[in-house]
Amino acid sequence: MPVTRGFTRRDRSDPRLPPGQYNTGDGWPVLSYEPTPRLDTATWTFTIDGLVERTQTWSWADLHKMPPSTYQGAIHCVTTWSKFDMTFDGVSVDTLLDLASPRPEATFVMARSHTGYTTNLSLSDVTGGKAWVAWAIDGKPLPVEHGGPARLLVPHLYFWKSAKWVSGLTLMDHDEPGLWERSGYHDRGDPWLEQRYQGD
Ligand SMILES: Nc1nc2c(c(=O)[nH]1)N[C@H]1C(S)=C(S)[C@@H](COP(=O)(O)O)O[C@H]1N2
Ligand SMILES: [Mo]
Repeated sequence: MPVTRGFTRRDRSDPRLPPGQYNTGDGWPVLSYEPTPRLDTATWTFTIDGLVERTQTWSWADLHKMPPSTYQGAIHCVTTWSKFDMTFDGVSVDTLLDLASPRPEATFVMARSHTGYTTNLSLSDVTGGKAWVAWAIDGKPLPVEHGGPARLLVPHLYFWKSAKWVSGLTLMDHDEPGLWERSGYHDRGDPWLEQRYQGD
């Protein structure tokens, strides 16, 4: 019997795949460190604080009054799955930061979740049309296991930077590791440079 290895092995030939990634296809794996919280949009808030001129807090309704923005493309998890042709709706982090007005010394942000999850990013990785607070996928509300009602979306970095159940961003004048970064994950996490773990 001929062995058809190609059918059992994961296809890594798609040029849209960063090194070491495979296409997970139609499924969307759920990866959560903490139990899934049930957040009520009636009391939900998103806050930008730290080194800003004006600390800003948006309610669910306030956030939906902001000009909407869509991301269409891929996401890449450090556990090696990538998923293509995702359509997320939300608001650009640029739009929110404009209102808070970062101080000149702000260079990093800590993203926070309502659950206590944290992840660090440079300010330049969440500005310039590269990051969103996203509440819908393919036109439907973001499922709670995927971070609903809203999650951070930073698709050019590994997906652990995209904090589910996001509660806000704190602007800082220095870098500080978040939850996974303290446990050995790479500080920045660029999938094209395969920055999975510290030292990569
Ligand atoms: N609050 C929170 N956000 C999180 C995580 C988490 O454990 N808690 N895991 C991260 C990781 S490692 C990945 S791959 C993605 C998974 O998102 P998904 O479950 O929607 O696929 O969420 C990221 N954001
Ligand atoms: Mo991940």
